Amino acid sequence: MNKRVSMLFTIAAVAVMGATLFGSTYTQTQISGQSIDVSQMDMDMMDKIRSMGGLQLVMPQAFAETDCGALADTGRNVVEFNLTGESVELPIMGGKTYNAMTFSGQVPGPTLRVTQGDVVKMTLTIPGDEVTGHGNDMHASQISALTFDSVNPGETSQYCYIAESAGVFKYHCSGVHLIGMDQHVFSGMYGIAIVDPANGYKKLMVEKTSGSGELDRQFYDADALEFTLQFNQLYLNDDGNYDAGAMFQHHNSATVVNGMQFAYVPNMLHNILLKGDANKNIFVAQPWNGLENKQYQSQLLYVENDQHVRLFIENHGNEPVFFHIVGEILDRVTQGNRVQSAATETWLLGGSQNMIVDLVFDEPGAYALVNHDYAAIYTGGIGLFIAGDPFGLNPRLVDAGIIEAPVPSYAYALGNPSDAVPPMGMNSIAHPAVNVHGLYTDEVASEMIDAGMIPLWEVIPTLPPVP
Ligand SMILES: [Cu+2]
Repeated sequence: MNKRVSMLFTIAAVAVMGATLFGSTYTQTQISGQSIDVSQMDMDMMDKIRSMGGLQLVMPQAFAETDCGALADTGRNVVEFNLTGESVELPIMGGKTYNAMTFSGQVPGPTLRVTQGDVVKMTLTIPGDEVTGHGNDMHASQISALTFDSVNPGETSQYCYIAESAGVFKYHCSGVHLIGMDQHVFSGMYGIAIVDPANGYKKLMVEKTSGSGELDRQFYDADALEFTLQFNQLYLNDDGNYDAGAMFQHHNSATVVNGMQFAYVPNMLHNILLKGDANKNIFVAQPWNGLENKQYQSQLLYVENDQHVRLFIENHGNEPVFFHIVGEILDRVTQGNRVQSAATETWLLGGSQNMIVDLVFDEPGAYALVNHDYAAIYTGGIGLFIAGDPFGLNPRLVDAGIIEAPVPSYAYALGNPSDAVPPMGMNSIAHPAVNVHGLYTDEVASEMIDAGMIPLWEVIPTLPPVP
C-alpha cells in the first residue's frame, strides 16, 4: 500500500468509526444547500459594489500556484534559493565536535532575503554520498505541506511559491518523510527567510522625556544597520550524537545563537586591545578564545550610537526565548508587518516564532543580548553589542595605523561577524566591513574570504601592535 492510498484509508476509517459512535446521521448532510438567484438580490447593493470598483482579489496569482514555469511567467521577480543537504562534523565548546546536519555546510543555513510579492524558487540537492535524505519546509510559503517531502541522496527537488507575507520566517529540514525531523533540525538544519515589506520598512519613532516632563520624540529613517539572531538548543550525548531522549525531556545540553554557544563574546584580540595581554580575559566566559579557532573564534557585534539598528530574531528551539538587551529598551517590536509593542524591556518568542526589533543604542557601552532565562544565559544564550567607542580606543587605533581617523564604531576596524549579518535589503545600511565568523565548514569559510569578507585570524597578526 503506498502512502497516499494509506492516508485515504485512514480518513475513511475515521468516518466509519464516527458513524458507528454517533449514529448513521453523522455522515449525512445536516444543512441543505441553496443556490443563489442573482435576480432576487438587492440591486442597490450590487450597484454599490460596482461603484466601488467591484470585489477584486489583491494578488490574484497568489493562490496555491506552485508551478515554477507558471510563476516565472507572471512578471514577478524570481529569486533562486539553492541549498544542499550535507552531514558534517562541526565544533562545539570545549574543543569537541558533534555530528551536524546542515544546509549548505553551515549552521544556521544561508539567509534568504526577498521582497514581498517575489517568487521564491527553492532547489534542494542531496549529494550522492550523503547518508540520509532531507527536505525543506519553508514557513514563508503558503503551499501544501506535501511539497516539502524529502529528497533522496543523489537527487534534487524544486518548488516555487510567492512570498506573500512580510516578516521573518524559519525554514527547516522536514526529515525523511517527517521521520527524524527533530534530529535534523536540532543537528543544524534550520535558517530564515526575511521577506521585506513591499513598501519598505517604517520610520522609527523613539519617545523619551527630556527630564522636565516634556516628551522628546526622535525620528529615525527606515534605513538601519541589520543583524540576525537565531536561537536554538543542542541535545547531544557524550559522543556528539543527537540525544532524542534528552529532547523529549527538554534537557538540552547547550543554548546556541546562530548555531554557537557564546558566539558573540570577547576573544584574545579584544583582550589585547583592552588589557594589552591576550591571556587576560575581559569577560567571564570566553570559550572561543584564540586565533587558531579561525571562523569559530568569538566576535562582537558593533553598532554606532544614535543609529537605527534592526534585529531579525527567530526562535528555532524547543524552549521559549525571553529576548532582552541588558541596559537597553526595545524601541519597537514588529511581528509579520504589524507593530506589537514599543518601549518594551523583554519580548517572548515561543517555538518557531519570530520578531523584528528596532532600537537605538543611546550611550556608548557594552550591552548584552540574552535569552533572559538563566538556564539559557549560562548555557550560551548571551552575546555582546558594543556601541560607539566605550573604551576610548580611537586614538590608540589611529596611532597604531589601524584606522586613519576616529570611527563611530569598531566595525570600521574589525567588521561585524558574517553569521549575524543578513543579505542587504531595501532599507539596509551597509556594514563597514564583515569578518568571517560562524559555524561554517572550512570550504564555506574560504568561499566567504574569496567573496571579500575578512579572515581576522590571518589579518590580526599582520597589524601593528596596539600600545
Ligand atoms: Cu535533514
